[in-house]
Amino acid sequence: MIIKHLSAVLAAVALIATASSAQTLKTVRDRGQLICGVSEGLPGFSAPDERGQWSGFDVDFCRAMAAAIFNDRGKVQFVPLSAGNRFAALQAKRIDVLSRNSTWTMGRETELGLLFAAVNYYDGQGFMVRKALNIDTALELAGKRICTQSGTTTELNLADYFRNNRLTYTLTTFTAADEVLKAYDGGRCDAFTADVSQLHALRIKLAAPPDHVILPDIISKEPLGPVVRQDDVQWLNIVKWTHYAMVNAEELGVGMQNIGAAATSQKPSIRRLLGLEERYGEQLGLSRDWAARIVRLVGNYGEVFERNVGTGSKLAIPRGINSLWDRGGIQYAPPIR
Ligand SMILES: N[C@@H](CCC(=O)N[C@@H](CS)C(=O)NCC(=O)O)C(=O)O
Repeated sequence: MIIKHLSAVLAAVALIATASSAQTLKTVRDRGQLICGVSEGLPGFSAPDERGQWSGFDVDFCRAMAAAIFNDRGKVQFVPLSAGNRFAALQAKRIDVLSRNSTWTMGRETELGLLFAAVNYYDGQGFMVRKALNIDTALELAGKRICTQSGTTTELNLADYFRNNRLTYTLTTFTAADEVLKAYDGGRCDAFTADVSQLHALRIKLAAPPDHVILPDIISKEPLGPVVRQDDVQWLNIVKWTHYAMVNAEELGVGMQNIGAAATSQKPSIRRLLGLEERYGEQLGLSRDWAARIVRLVGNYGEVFERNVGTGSKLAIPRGINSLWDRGGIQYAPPIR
């Protein structure tokens, strides 16, 4: 009897806990838009145009969430954040989600009380130098002046790399990416180190991009992805499954062009993705067709990658390890079922 009573109490407590923590979706809906933290301007990832319209890979992730929640990719407010202030903005609830080339590390979860929902871009740290410097590998950077942005994993990996190889270097850090770029372009440093994706993004902002080369060395793992607070499991799931819906859509061959025709597909996995069978969207607190909205309004993972950073874009980054698992890469989504 007591045990029965106790389990009923525990179930009620669990229900209250879930209800009280599942606030973010309600806040976002009541506000009428998602507030998304992005970079201060990284072409291909998150950058505003002259009319203040944001675009990029990280921006499209926010738009995908807005599509899932509001059936409207435009219902997002973008908050530009530097490397140093991004996590505090999330902790202070100034943003609902951080989608800003941020590396998943243990400390950012255990010390900062945050959670990475997924890895939407597998990256690694590299170096950019002037071709005129005439070096082929990072080991030749011994004794050189290296510039980077503070508040990043980049700064820490650099120290590890030089310590491992018993080499010396001169470090100059800046709080804003544009300052690092200016210092490098102006010749105040011999090398610029950042995640390779960001080197590609920033190279196009230099005075003479063809004069610079990205060295082949990758000195770290930088699994980049969207970040949330630890207080709302429903919200974590919405962010996580937004990414996985896009990856599953690519794997199933469902994209912006054929999403209409896909509605008549008899393939069970496509029918579940589009919400024609089962009600996983509603279980997330969204609509049954949440994933169909994402693909129709923003695209699948491959479309978003190609449009913003892929070989046909200005950045021209090969898919590489961000190809799907069944096409030689490591992008892999748990199934929707
Ligand atoms: N992925 C690394 C580095 C992220 C980072 O902030 N990189 C710089 C590279 S220049 C950047 O994107 N800056 C853009 C900005 O501050 O707006 C991290 O999470 O610490």
